[in-house]
Amino acid sequence: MAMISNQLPTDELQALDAAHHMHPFTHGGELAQKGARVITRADGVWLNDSDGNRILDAMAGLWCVNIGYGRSELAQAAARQMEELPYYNTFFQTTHVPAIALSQKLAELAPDGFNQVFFAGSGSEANDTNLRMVRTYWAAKGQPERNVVISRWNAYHGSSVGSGSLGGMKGMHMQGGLPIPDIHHIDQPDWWSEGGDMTPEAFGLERARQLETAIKELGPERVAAFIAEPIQGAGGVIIPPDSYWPEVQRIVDKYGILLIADEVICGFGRTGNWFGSQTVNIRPHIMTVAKGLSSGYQPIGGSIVCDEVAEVINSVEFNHGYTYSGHPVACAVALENLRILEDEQIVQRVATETGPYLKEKFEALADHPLVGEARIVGLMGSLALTPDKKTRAAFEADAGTVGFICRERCFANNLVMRHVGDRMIISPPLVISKDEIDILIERARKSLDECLERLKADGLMKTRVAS
Ligand code: PXG
Repeated sequence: MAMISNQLPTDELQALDAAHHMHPFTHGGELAQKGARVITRADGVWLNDSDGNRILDAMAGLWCVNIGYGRSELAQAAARQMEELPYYNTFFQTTHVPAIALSQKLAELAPDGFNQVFFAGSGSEANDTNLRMVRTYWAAKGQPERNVVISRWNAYHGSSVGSGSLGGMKGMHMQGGLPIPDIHHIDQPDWWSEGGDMTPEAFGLERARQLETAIKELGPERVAAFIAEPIQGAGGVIIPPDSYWPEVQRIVDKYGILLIADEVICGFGRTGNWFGSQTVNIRPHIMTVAKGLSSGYQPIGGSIVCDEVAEVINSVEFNHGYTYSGHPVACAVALENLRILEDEQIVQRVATETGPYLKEKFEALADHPLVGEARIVGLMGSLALTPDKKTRAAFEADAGTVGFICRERCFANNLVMRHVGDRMIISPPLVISKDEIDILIERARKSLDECLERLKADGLMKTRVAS
């Protein structure tokens, strides 16, 4: 079989890519014209591309490479497991050592009262599991009419039909017949964009209380669960006001509905604790995990389930599962990843060392003329770009126009920083050093400067007038 090696010239690789490879969340025709950037190798926080550039990956891939690239221990764990048992399933009353060991380890790392894990191949699959699990839970308790799940606009819970419906991305709902029935969305706690004249605290309470309003309108006897990311990631790193989560917890408790914390991004140290639920101080019933669970070295996700829910689900036959639920190689790699996170005290370092160091430098970017707000929790942060800080104005140009220009400047400066609309976001590998943080900030500032020049030259520093 022909090998497609890194020795081919970039333009040939790009042509082959354009001819045969359909990319996620991408306008295929536009990319084909431009040519995709070809990543060839990586180590630590650094990517190499096929043109020999060294790029600082301030997104840890897609928020997942928590321990950084190039850890040979994980490659060895995979090779060992492939030699011993490359595959067996966990259906039909069988199991294997990697799935046993990983579920036990997750029970140990998770907060008290979480002792069971249902494995999946990704975050999307795990949230599909959760949707069926919470409905099955209520049906098993004799309340089958409790099937509505409440979520939030601009949440991201995955791209399958179920998880995409749970998510609140309007662009996704516009394609392919989403959302499926009995999913209800409330507004997100994004004070910067949507808070108007309210204080952040009052706004946080208002947005939390939309949950109570929705429960009352839908009928409390119909609501199964509320799902949310402790801190929204793909939506733009939306850090809710401090008043938000305590009020949500009060409402969830009052109506006795289940709380699903989607920890796919927040989990495994991203916010300075093992789980984002600990950072925002909530008590979920189910936690969705993926990404940082294996640092992206293998595809794996899962649902960590509290005892109360697990007991009910285990009292019926739950007709659900994936060929690769608890895949032995993925489990072995995830275990080795968790060992490294623990042994090297990476989560503690985020909390006490690199997190505070990055926070100081990142928040200082708020003095830049383009940056209205710079906020960060642990190692996930966001810059809200604006033509007018005082009024928190949006740009006149379509949302995302300015963010895209800034993203292109970052790319040109060998920094991967994403844009979501006109927010710039970071989520670097948790092993980033202080020196590398300095480089990240220096490149970010340079890119912001270049973006500002471009905006001025193109007449884009204009405020949108409210219609
Ligand atoms: N939940 C959350 C909170 C996520 O961030 C998923 C579920 C789905 O996981 P899988 O493994 O099925 O992709 C995610 C994934 C982006 C981006 O552009 C974010 C994700 C995936 C792809 C792109 O920010 N998050």
